Amino acid sequence: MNRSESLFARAQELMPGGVNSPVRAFRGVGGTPVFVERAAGPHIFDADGKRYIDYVLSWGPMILGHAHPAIVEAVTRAAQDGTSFGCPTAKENELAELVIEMVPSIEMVRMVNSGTEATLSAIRLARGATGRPKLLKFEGCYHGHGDSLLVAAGSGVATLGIPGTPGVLPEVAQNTLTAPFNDVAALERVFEVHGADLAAAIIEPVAGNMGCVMPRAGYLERLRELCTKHGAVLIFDEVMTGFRVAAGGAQARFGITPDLTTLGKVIGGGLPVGAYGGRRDLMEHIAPAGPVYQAGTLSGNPLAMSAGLAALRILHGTDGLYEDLDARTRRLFDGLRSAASSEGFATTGHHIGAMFGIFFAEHEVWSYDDAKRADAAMFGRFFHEMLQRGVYLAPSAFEAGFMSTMHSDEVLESTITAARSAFGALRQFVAESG
Ligand code: KE4
Repeated sequence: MNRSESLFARAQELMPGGVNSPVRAFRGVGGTPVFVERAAGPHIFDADGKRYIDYVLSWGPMILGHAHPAIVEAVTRAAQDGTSFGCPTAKENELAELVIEMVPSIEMVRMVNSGTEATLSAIRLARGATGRPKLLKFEGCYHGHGDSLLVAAGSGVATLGIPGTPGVLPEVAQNTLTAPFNDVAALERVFEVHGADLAAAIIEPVAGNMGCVMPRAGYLERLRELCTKHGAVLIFDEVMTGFRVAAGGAQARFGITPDLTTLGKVIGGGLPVGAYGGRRDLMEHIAPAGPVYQAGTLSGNPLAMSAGLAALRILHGTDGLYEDLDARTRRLFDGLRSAASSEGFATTGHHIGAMFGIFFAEHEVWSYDDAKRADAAMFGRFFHEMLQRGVYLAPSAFEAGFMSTMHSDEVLESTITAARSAFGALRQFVAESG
């Protein structure tokens, strides 16, 4: 039994499923999760000292690579002055100013401690500001574990949602409507039937929780038009795309202005930070400026603000950084797909900025239904073949992969070489399985 196996055995006695977040438990790919001891640049090192090239990057935050010197220095220095005060600090002003500068649709911002807090707060704000009950979300998009968001689609597009997990009350779920991603006709129908009751529509402008799936041309623009026409708040959940697909996020890349934006992951430089912000007339509804309550003991924590500032200052201030990330991600994506086809595997996928996703499928993937028709079992085998070869991909066919500025040409080449070998082993497996 290696260290990860023995640690996992013990962890399962202490924590549900042995983890503090379900996707880490490898249930999507099978096997024992890798217990990480340390990380540096593009690499993680497991409890047995084995090194992996990391394309999960803590599910997105580590866009500058692990243990970036500027971030480590900022957190170390901040810690020496105390770790939390529960009082306002200048650092919160500084990070707020930088976020507002980088994301112009954000006129005012509130810091919280996770993406989940950001989205559930933004939804409460939209409902409080509009006085309307209904929320529209999209199949395959994930926005954290707020009750309104853990909802499965009702029988028809314009029908009321049903609880997506025990513990979510039907009366909560029924206020959430779900439409297929990239389906304009379904969008029109929801607004036709429920437009007057819709407080908000929340969407991942590039979906990263059904694999990586781009919006079709014109789709987000139509959603913007319909929200404006019906007076619904458009929330871009940029927890994953923010500071990743461009310095200003997907909204900058696509030229669409949401009413509210939620942020997370990169904004904290690896420490727990989420944020929501947008139109001033909406944000001024938030307590104590307005009546919509939201609070948090560690919101704006000085260590987290220091890490976020260090990260965003580099991202904002480095010319060509996003073009370089785009090019690295494209090189990896193309390399993986050509490695697959050289061994006879049909793949498809999307990539933009520092995020990507590959599906084992002959068909294109533009929705959650399309993604579910891809071969997740084959992805699971590919995942383990790559893990054995020292490459750590997201342990689920329904997640996105991430690129960092520290994934050098040599690291990318090593990854593609590993993939060629992995696909060769997969072909052999398929041949032997008949
Ligand atoms: P957190 O509460 O996990 O910080 O953020 C929730 C969230 C909100 N919005 C989007 C678009 C997200 O992708 C997430 C969280 N992403 C998952 C990975 N797909 C986090 C990994 C996990 O759950 O452990």
